Amino acid sequence: LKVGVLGVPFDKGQAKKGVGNGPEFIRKKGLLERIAEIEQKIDVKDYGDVSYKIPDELQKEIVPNMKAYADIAACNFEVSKMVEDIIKTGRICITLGGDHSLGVGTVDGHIKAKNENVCVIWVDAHADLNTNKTSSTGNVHGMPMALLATELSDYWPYLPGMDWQKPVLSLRDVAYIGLRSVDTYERLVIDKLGINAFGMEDIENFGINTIVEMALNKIDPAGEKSIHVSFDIDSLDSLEAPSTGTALRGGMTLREGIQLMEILYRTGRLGALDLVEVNPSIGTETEVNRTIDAAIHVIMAALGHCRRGIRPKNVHTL
Ligand code: DIR
Ligand code: MN
Ligand code: MN
Ligand code: MN
Repeated sequence: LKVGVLGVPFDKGQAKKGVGNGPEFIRKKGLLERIAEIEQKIDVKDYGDVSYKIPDELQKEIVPNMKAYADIAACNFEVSKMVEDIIKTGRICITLGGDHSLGVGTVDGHIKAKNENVCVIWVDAHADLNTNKTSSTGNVHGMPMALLATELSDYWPYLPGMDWQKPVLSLRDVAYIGLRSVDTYERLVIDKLGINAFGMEDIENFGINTIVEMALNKIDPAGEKSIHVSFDIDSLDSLEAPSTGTALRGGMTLREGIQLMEILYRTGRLGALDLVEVNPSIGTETEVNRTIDAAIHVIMAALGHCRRGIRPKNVHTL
């Protein structure tokens, strides 16, 4: 298994400081060392952090009700190029956020690397499906799915500096898992378009195994697509992952998060995983550690870490 790790220390898709330090804290807590402990030997390469510069012609561009627009456009351009390159070298791309606005770049890069043969599982308490017209906050971390979706492209104004990002993802190739805080217009879009949305009550009713199976049957019935998982840590219950900008009770347990990722690992088709919205500036030290630990467990499960332990190499000597 070949893996690339990419940090995106970006925090301008929402208002709270600190989420940009997610990559540093997750690395410092030993992500790469933990990946090296997985039974199946993994060739892991750390690509460091994405940096970006706003081009002159973008400096003064503003789009109504999209905060930090120029930063969003410039950063996602670099993210998309990096993710595309990493996946093209045959690696699973693990992107450490940063806030969820970076999902525009990661999904776009994945789609470019795989010639559009990609499906998306958006694991999140929120649908991130607002446009600048429906958003009540102007925070772009609540908009990435709407920017990516072909079905919503007519609802956006012209977005300067985003021409590299043609919406090519159909919402039919997307499944949500873990929803429990959906805005009114997002609810309207989900219902109108019949988007595959598995909320907390569905997980409650069917169990996470069945939900993942149902999601894959909808978005990749032939089992031939590259799977993009965009995992917002606020999908987990706020008791499990308190250090995040919009923590919310009533979410998934870490056990469900791990089980979800183990199932996706076993498909052999995981192409990219975003782990976003870990904010080390929120909560006590214990809460920060708990949140980062949860993030690392989710990533480990995605890469084949087995909770049954590692098999002894020379069984006959026992
Ligand atoms: C809210 C909150 N739906 C918004 N969104 C997110 O600002 O559009 N919170 N993604 O994490
Ligand atoms: Mn999100
Ligand atoms: Mn969220
Ligand atoms: Mn642990």
